[in-house]
Amino acid sequence: MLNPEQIAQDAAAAFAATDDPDALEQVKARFLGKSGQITELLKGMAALSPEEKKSTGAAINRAKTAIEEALNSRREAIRQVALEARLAGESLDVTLPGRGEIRGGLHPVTRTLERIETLFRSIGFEVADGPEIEADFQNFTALNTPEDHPARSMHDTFYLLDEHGKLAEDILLRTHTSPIQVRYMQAHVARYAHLETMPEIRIIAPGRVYRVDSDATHSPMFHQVEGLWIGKDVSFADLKGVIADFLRRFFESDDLEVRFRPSFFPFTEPSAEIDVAFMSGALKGRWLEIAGCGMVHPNVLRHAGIDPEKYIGFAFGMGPDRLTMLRYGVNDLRLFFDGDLRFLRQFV
Ligand code: 2NM
Repeated sequence: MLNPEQIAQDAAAAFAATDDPDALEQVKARFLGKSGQITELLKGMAALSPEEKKSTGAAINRAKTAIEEALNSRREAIRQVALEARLAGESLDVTLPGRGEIRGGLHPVTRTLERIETLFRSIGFEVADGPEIEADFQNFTALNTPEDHPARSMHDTFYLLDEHGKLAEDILLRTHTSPIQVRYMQAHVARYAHLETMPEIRIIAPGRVYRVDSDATHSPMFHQVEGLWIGKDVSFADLKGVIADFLRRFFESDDLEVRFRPSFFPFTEPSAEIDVAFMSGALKGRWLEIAGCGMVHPNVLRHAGIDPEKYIGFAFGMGPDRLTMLRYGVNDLRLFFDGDLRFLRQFV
């Protein structure tokens, strides 16, 4: 028969060789279970004399206590190892570099539009907008554009279909942002109808416009910013000052010249083309056509409900797409509207 100390030693060694909690319980059964070695020893005591029972019983109990202690400390050790493994698996290395962000950016033309808006707001202009689908009246008639003007032809303007699928001759994609100004003037007149003299109108009208035109320098959709200043005594000299100041601030240079060249627009009289020449840099000395302008035609004021005997003002229109090309040195307008990220990312 094995002696209790030997059994306790065997148990300690068996526990130490086990590192799985379930397996440990199996090993425990071999020593302390119903037919475990310690239990067998206790059963064998029945045949002993009272003297022997005393000493053997004490030895068996010491062995049993030692085995239980060894078991408990092994259980605790296995639990500790498992906990450490879990913590190691869940640990965060806060010194690792981040995954990086995907950053969006504004389209170069949007940047130009925002820049233009900021500059005009700084001299007291409001930014106005309006629908891209327009009525013939606001887009053409109110702007003194005659019935037979080529801009009104299907060849130059996108017309829309009516609810029966028939071509509607009076609904179109706006060909300029002037209808924004027509609508603004109409609303302004109505709003201040109770006053002897209405407040001045100082607005710019930026937005998308549409024409039947497509090549390296024309896109069927492009952008415009038009401006309008109407008051009691707004002059052509004011127009020249506003435009020259804007161009110097837009191009961040005093080293440029501005020239007004007589021209024609149905909605202004007199009218002028605005040219700019940089006095240094790659484009040095070349006159570039940058905008059109003029004193608002009396018929335009009348159509909007404004008395041309009482009020006078100027208007201008420019192409922010073209201004963006100049500012960033881009040579093909279509690049702005292709959506090629290799191009667009350069402006972020
Ligand atoms: C231009 C050139 C000249 C213009 C006129 C108006 C309005 F609505 F007041 F009549 N808005 N914009 C205008 C005048 C636009 O673009 C080249």
